[in-house]
Amino acid sequence: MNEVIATYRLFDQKGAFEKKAEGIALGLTIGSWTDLPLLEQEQLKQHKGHVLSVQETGEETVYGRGAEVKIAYPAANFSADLPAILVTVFGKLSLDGAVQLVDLSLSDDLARRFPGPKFGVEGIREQTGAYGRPLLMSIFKGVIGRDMAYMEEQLRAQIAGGIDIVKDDEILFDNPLTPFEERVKLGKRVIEQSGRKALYAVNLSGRTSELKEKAYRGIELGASAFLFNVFAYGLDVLQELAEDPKISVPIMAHPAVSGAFTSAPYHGFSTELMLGKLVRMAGADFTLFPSPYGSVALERSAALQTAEMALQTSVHKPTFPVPSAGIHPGLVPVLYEDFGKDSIINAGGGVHGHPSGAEGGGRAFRQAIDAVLAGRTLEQAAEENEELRVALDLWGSK
Ligand code: 1AE
Repeated sequence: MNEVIATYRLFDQKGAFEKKAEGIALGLTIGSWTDLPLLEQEQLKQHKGHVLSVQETGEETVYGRGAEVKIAYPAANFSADLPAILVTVFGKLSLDGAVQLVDLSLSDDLARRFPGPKFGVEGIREQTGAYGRPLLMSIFKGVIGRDMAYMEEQLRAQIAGGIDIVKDDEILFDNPLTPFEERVKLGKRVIEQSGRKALYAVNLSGRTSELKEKAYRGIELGASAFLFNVFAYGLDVLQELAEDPKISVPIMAHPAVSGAFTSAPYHGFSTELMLGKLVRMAGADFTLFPSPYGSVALERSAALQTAEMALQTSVHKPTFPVPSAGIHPGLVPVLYEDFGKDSIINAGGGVHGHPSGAEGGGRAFRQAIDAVLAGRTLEQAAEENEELRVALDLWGSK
């Protein structure tokens, strides 16, 4: 069936969930807050939303009892784009009390109208030459107010430390000291000189109307990937970039601003829907999200479900999950246990804060990854790996 099924968490003091669900199914489709005399017309019925299930969850909250409700919305009601779908299933409803949109399920026909990642997990492995292990990513840090020479030093150290992908900090925008074009050229030159297969994700920033031209220019100059603050722009902007054949490099979705939509316990979107399923549909090759144990921690179940939605079988290629924030080498075993081989270990402070600098930080991470893959403890590996030992002394392990 060509439809979208929305799953909600509803909360109600009286527990009148059936009535509430019917009200949503009608109100978001053919109905209104008051009786409409012509509502019964036959041609309107095919546009009505249908309540598929209502199940109490047993939750007792400040907003009353909780229930999970599924409602199907006919595809005839909306155009095949995320703005139309999101307004249909959660438009005014998102403003109407304690209700959370947990999941969206699209028929395959409809899902195929969205691009999904151009490269996905396998494509990124080919581009980095990294197989059989989680990839290692790091982030330029402390670059604001510094010049290209400083960036070059940081980039060389990160690449020499064995890092597969280096990304801009999401807060680094176009500026006179480190302009977009110069950063792209630097990335290309340093990576080529290293002889390694690595990627540099430059922050594609600026006004929405200028993004495509900027991306084309970046690609002309040798950009190998783009970082994109998708939640500051909107998912449809990501989709516009991802489905453009001339934007022939991977796109990395950064979660900045997403917490404003996802972090409330009884309102907004679920994290896994936004950062797992929807960014993948819209075309992100990587999705960054807070890990459960770093400096900006996400609840473990939400982080795991985000990774699952990024990777699960679908009509689209899988998106690389990147659990991030406050990551250091001592967390590699737990990251590997939770997120497995098809994930990316991403660290800014945990690379640059290493007493031997970013090169030592990179090495410490690679030593930790090798140890975990070999079934050894970090403490065992640290006996013969100095950089790892120093990192564990500084940050400990989990
Ligand atoms: C959740 C995104 C993490 C990110 O972009 C970032 O800059 C992390 O930095 P560190 O690793 O916490 O220093």
